[in-house]
Amino acid sequence: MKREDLMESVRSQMPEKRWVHTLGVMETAVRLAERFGADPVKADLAAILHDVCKYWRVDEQARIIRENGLPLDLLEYDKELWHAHAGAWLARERYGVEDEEVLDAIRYHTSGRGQMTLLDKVVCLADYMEPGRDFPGVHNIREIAEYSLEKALLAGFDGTIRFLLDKGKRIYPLTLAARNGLIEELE
Ligand code: DGI
Ligand code: FE
Ligand code: FE
Ligand code: FE
Repeated sequence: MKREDLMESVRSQMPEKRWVHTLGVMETAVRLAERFGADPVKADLAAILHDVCKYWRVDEQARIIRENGLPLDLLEYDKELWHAHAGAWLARERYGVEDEEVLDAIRYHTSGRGQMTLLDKVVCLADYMEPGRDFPGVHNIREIAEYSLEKALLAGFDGTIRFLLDKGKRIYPLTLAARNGLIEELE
């Protein structure tokens, strides 16, 4: 599918504000890819698709997970985690994306994972810090991202984990693996 058609298709599945977020993630992911040596074309493609089914009904997202052998343990954790895995599945099945690096970056953009690839990190961090984001700590993350991809992403995960703790929510194990992996890399 041509890039413009892909963008139009994604845009049609979400409210305008989420599309503006997607444009912000695209721009930020390409800039981070250039800064830290990832492939900007792959970063752009993963960013376009990363939230493709965020606004699908949650029972549809759950159905994709159940019927296609995606990790069933996701269904025991926050619904916010589901769109990333369902989105990666759609990227392959509906949009014909075959590049495993791009599919992984979509799949792990919410939870992260242990041993994140450069592209995983770029897309996940872009999602945290795109210009439309406004949460406590985002300025700090943007500043750190000027010089360290790993330190900035670690600050992002720390913030998310604190948020989940404060809300008394479960934490998906891959998020803890992501944080531990980043700390190990930074040692
Ligand atoms: O889809 P976006 O809103 O752009 O962002 P995202 O896909 O990174 O989703 C972030 C949300 O997911 C955030 O509000 C926290 C929530 N969440 C719930 N459980 C977990 C989780 N995030 C992580 N990293 N790990 C969890 O276990
Ligand atoms: Fe997302
Ligand atoms: Fe995220
Ligand atoms: Fe997003």
